Formats: sequence, structure tokens, C-alpha cells
Amino acid sequence: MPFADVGEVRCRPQDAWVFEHGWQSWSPSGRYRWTDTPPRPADGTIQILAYRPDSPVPDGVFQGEGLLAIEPGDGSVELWSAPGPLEVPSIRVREEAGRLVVSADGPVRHHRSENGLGQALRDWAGTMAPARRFPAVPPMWCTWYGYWGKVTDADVIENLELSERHGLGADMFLIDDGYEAEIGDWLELRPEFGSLARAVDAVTGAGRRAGIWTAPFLVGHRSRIFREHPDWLVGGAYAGRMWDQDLAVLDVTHPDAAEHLVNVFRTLAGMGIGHFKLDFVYAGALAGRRHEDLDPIAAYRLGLELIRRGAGPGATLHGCGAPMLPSVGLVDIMRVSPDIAPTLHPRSGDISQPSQLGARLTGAAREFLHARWWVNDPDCIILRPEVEARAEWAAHIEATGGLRGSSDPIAALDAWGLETTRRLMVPTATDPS
Ligand code: 9PG
Repeated sequence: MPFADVGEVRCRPQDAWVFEHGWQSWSPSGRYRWTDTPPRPADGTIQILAYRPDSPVPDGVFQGEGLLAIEPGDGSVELWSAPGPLEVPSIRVREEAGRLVVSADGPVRHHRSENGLGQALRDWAGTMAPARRFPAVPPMWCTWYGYWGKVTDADVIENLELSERHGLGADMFLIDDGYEAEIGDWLELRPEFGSLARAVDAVTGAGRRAGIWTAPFLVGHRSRIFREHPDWLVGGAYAGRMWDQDLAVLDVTHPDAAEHLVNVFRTLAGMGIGHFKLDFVYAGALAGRRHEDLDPIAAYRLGLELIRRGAGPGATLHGCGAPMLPSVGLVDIMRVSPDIAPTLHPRSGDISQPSQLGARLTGAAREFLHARWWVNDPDCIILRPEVEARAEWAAHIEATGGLRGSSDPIAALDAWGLETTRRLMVPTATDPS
């Protein structure tokens, strides 16, 4: 649908603030003055990887994906949103003759509030998902931000032992990117990783839960499934470039691809894995030619349902790089920020990219979703001495009710890092803020 005007706010634009909500986990979200320049992708690849792929924003315009709010400066809030998780328009605001004009490329709802932005967002979030209790999730330990793609089974086992010895209380050990042979070949191992069964058995044998990372809708051009099943790919869909290769998309509406997807998760669950970090899943909602003519959000939701079928009803599904609204009701935990990194500022100046600043700004702007739509994941605790502004990151984590997960090599922590990590490693808050 082309953009059509849906409303206007009469105010002095220089007094107004706009809240832009990003498309997926890594998309910048926040409240900006009308006179500010909001975050925009540094290049076309980042537009696909971390913003909304088909919805670049023209200059001079603010844009939210499924949610945009305006504070005219008199204490009121005007909020426009998607009608629900299944249809998520882009919502824009532009200045025209001294007023702010709102437009959207799909159906929207309008809410008005007199109680400030925070309350407006909390109230709105409550209307978008059925009220549900989110039981406390215990803290975890994750391989990514310490071992990156070079993780081994021995690293998992060493940190399992160190977490117990230092009383960090990690109850789930998440084996992140780096164990797999290729992006798409989730049941084949990178030889240097060692044995997945050995790592998982060590964790479950210690009475802890095992978690694993996949990017279930990505098919890397180097993978076996890309070579062997070209008919399982979404025609014309390009999920960007990472791991030094172009990324295609699994067509979950193809019956054989769907069966494969269910089987991957059934197999991993059969090994004793109960927590699944589902990463780069924006790919499942890309437009393209599918075996069945489903719209992209319906195809995305079907993909998550197939994963649930394979993983089992008791498994924890943890979205990441995930379209936010379209995931409501289908994931237990959701990453609500770009990646944390040992550096305060992102390399490209683009706050969708790994950095403490990007993780802090977008994570704080989305705290209102915690325990309303899912359990928020603000990204991992990293507090080893090389981490810039580590006390600021600890304070940010302490202020969120979301998932607590340490991702330092525990042996690299100094006394302050160890003590602070121990203090932060508590279960998630069950009440929304
Ligand atoms: C593993 C990592 C970790 C991490 C995830 C995700 O915009 N980007 O280009 C971009 C790339 C990678 C990325 C986030 C954003 O990291 O968030 O926790 O699992 O993959 O490769």
C-alpha cells in the first residue's frame, strides 16, 4: 500500500518530540527532538541486517515500524500503531506548514494520552498482547561475547565449572554462533568446536539447562543446504551479507523445507537442549517468491510455529534480530537491543551496530515491553577489565527487569567484575515496570 495521511498534530515542531520504534531487535528505537537527526543505516547492507529492509526512510522524515508517538510539548501524547501483530505498517511524520502530518502504508490505530510518553507506551503495549504472566527466568551464561566464532566444547565446560565455583548462579549455558559447520547446516559441527554432545551432557549432568544458537531462516551460500536444495529458498529474497558470504532465506512454506526445519529442532531438543536462541530471524519476514503465497509476516509466524513444533512445548524460544510486533505470542524471550560490545561507540557511527551506546539507548527505550509481550533480553553482561565504561553497562543492566546473562570468559574477570557479575545474576522480574 502507498503511504496515505492518517492524522496531524498542530504544534510548534521545534517543541515536539518523536518516539520511533524500530522494526527488529537491533533496530534503533528512541525518543528524539524534532530538530534531532534520528539514527539511520550507514549503508544498504546494514539497512537489511538491522533496519526494515524494504522501508528506507526519506530525509527530513521520522519513521516508526508499527509504532510512532508524538509529544507536541503540552504533556499530551499522540500515538499511532499497527492494529496488531499481523499487519505492521511503516508510520511517518513530516512537517508541513507548521504542523506535523502523519502517514502510513497500512492500517493504523490512534491513541491519545495525557499521562506522558512512558505511560502511553505501557498502556499501548498492554493492548497489543493478551495479559499473561511471565514466570521468572534464571540467569544464564553465553559463549558469544567472550569466545565469538572460535568457541569450543572445552570453553563451555570450563565456564560451567567456574560459574559453579564462583557462585555466579548461571542456570542455562548458551552455546552461541561458532559450533556449527555452516550457516544453515545446524546439525553439522565446525571440527574445531569438538563435541556438541559432550558440552550439552556436561551442562545437563551438572543439573543446568543447555541452550543453543541458530539462525534458522538463513541459508549461507557456502552451506550444504544451499547447494543441495535450491528449491527450498525464497525466490528473490536477499538477507544481506555476513560471515563473508551472501545469505539466502529458507522457504518454510515448502513442505520439505518445513519438515527439515522441524527436524533440526527436534534433533537438538533430543540431545537435551531446552533453550533456543533464534537469531537473524528478520530473514523469515522478507518479501519474495514462496512455494505458498503467504504474506511475509504470515510466513515468518509459520516458521516460528514449525520451530516450536520441533523444539517442543516446554522449550524456551528466544528471538534475536527478530521483527518485534510479528513475534508477539510466539517467543518467550526477546532481544530488545543491538549487540553489546567491549567498545562504547559503534565502529561505523551507526548505533544499530555492536556497541555499548547502541545497546543502552535502544534497550532502555524498550523496557516497557518487558513482562508485557515477553521477557526482555537487554543483551549480555560483559564486565572484564578491557570493556570500556563497564560500570555504566552494569548500571544499565541493573536497571532492567530482563534476562541476565554473563558472557565473559569467567577466568578473565577481576575482583570487581566477578563481584558485580554475581550481584547482577538474578532471575528476571515477573512484574512489568
Ligand atoms: C552471532 C551473533 C550473536 C549476537 C547476535 C548477532 O547488524 N548486524 O550486522 C549484526 C550482526 C550480528 C549480530 C547483530 C547485528 O549479532 O545479536 O548476540 O548471537 O549474532 O553471530
